[in-house]
Amino acid sequence: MRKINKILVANRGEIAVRIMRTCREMDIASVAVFSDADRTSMHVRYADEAYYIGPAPSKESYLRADKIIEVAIKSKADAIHPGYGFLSENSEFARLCAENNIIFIGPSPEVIVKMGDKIQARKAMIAAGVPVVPGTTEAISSEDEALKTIAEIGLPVMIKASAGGGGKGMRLVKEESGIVSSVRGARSEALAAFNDDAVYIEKYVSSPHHIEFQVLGDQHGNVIHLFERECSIQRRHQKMVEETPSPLMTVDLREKMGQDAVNAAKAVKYVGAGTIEFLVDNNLNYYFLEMNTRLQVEHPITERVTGVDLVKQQILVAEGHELLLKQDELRQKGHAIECRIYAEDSDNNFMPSAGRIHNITEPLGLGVRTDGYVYEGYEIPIHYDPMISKLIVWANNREEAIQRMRRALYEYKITGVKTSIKFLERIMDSSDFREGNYDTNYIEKNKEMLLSTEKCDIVTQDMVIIATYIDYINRLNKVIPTKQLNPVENRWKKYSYQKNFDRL
Ligand code: MV4
Repeated sequence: MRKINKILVANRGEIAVRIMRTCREMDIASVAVFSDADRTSMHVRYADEAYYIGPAPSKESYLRADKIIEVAIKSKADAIHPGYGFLSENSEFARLCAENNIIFIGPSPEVIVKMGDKIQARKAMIAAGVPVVPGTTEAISSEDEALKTIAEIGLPVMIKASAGGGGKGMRLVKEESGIVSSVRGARSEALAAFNDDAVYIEKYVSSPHHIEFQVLGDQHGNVIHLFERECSIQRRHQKMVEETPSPLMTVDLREKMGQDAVNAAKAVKYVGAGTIEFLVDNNLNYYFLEMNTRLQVEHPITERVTGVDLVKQQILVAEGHELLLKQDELRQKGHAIECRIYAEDSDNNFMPSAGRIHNITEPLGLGVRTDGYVYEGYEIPIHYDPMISKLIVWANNREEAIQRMRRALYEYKITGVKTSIKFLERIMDSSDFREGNYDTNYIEKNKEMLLSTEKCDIVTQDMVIIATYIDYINRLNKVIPTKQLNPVENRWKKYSYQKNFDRL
């Protein structure tokens, strides 16, 4: 047992702020690290101490394990929380922490290595009796072997890079004639991206659901699960909406998958918060896909329905405490949905929309949480993820939660950059989403409805008046000098901006 008094958060943006909030509640001091692009970022303002670690590109700052360890030593931090992305699933970084007597808030380097290697992970799951997608157990060594495998399991198949994950280095093969070139293509892509050309084959599961289970393990061998998250609403492997409980789930299926998630984590002696990803087909067959050995972006929906602060649990198990949460005492209360707010332009192929936040009004009220970090006047750096916040709502049931999300999205006003808010409103309005009738093909299937530019005229008119009024107030306060007013560039401002301004 080792008490943690100070945590260095090796991250930025909303997740760094999220972690520091729990530190504050636990009377743990927080240390921020920042790049040139983040001198005035919220995580720097929120932390008790902050240290500069290098130029804006991640490779020269947030990925510099050596500099971060140096700051941890200098600031006398007992532990490092890596958040998600950056160094969170880097086994060398976890090892470096241990060598310097700093607690890495996450699993051991060995577990990170094992789960990062998808072939090893599959083998461990097979040994633990957790269902995996039918396919090869070893890396395929020749094209003949690939042909032999498809003779056994049938087409279509997916060729996947062992060092991949999250959709990188994947190939779908529908015909036997395509197998040789796909294996070669996947190999060279994997070699270039991961410096490892090992690939394996899985039977292709068509139109699957992506359902993941949250697990927590302690250093005493206890593992629990905190139920599922439905994450099928994705675009190019980027999640947009997550909810729990999953509309697809049954009581029996949850029981079985939850037990398998616990078995999966126990098989590798997992310590900390982790996620077991499953593919679920239309007949409710489920298969282990991969394990994420970090806190995930979408963790707040689990927090909301279970009442558990996952960051607090991570810290407690890292200190060596035994989990006080017991599986049979955990319940899913009500329904939670998360929408990811990205600074991107859905009308322009989801291009990142860099720029300065002009006005931001965040939704509040019953059952609403926002995890964000931007403020008025903040310029979103182009060097990092374009996600600016997460909007999480809770209600007693799914129908109420959807209505609450629609209300919260309506209240959410951001000017200065384009955001995914409008696109998310369309998702909430779509009948497939409202009926819970969706899988990983949802966005592709509904793209016409989701991208249509009609039907927003009345809303546009209201927005013009609101935008004009906000600008008017800003002029009164001299926040933005008149002569610096940007030329009109926003569709709903352009609509009849000057006419409305004259009326005020
Ligand atoms: C699959 C699959 C179908 N069959 N594997 C994509 C991300 C990576 N984690 C695994 N992925 C997939 N693996 C087999 N055998 C379909 C996908 C997939 C997907 C999975 C989860 C969520 C969204 C997805 C979108 C496209 C493809």
